[in-house]
Amino acid sequence: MSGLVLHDHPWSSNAQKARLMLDLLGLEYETREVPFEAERAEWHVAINPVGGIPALLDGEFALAESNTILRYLADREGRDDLYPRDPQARARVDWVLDLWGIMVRPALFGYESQQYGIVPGLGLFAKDPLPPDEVAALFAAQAPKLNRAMAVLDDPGPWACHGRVTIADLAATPVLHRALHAPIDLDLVPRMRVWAEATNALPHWQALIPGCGVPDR
Ligand SMILES: N[C@@H](CCC(=O)N[C@@H](CS)C(=O)NCC(=O)O)C(=O)O
Repeated sequence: MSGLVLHDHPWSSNAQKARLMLDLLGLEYETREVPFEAERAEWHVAINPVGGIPALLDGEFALAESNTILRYLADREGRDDLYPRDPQARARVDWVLDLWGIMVRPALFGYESQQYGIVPGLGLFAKDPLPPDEVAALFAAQAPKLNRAMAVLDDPGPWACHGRVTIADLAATPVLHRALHAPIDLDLVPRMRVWAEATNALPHWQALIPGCGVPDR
């Protein structure tokens, strides 16, 4: 037993990233489900003071922020293929990770939050979702920005960089999976469709989907 404990929620895309990484590394771990309610459970806030899901315990060592967890686990397991040690190769992965967190994820959250009725602090389906055509319009409005972001990725791909799977791909997998199943025209951002189809087909992701995948009421 590795002594790893993940604070998660099956619908949390950020927790799904961590689970995908743990599964891909073949690590055993326990999960503790954090309720999506406004008041975070004390046992969770004790680990992550800002309350976000996921958090990871490795024995006594506590860590939060999903991308930080991916970086930590890759280093812990010596997986330089997933997160290279060479400074320039590593920086390329970090560029995509940062771009995802700062630009791509927020741009996608605009339509996703309306599709799933997300209210920050209250979780999914806390309000009525918008009709599909309005969700599609929200995505279409972000397409120019998303196409600029996708130009940072390897051309033609399908992976983000280095011609192989890295943690930059694993970080994007759950939300790209949602995009494939959303009422949006993903062909407006062709490089994102290529990326989404490749990450969605990852065997460890396919194995994980039945327990989480796309949120549903
Ligand atoms: N930047 C954080 C974000 C964590 C975060 O916001 N997690 C979401 C789940 S995907 C959450 O806690 N949502 C609960 C809510 O908004 O009530 C990370 O990457 O771990």
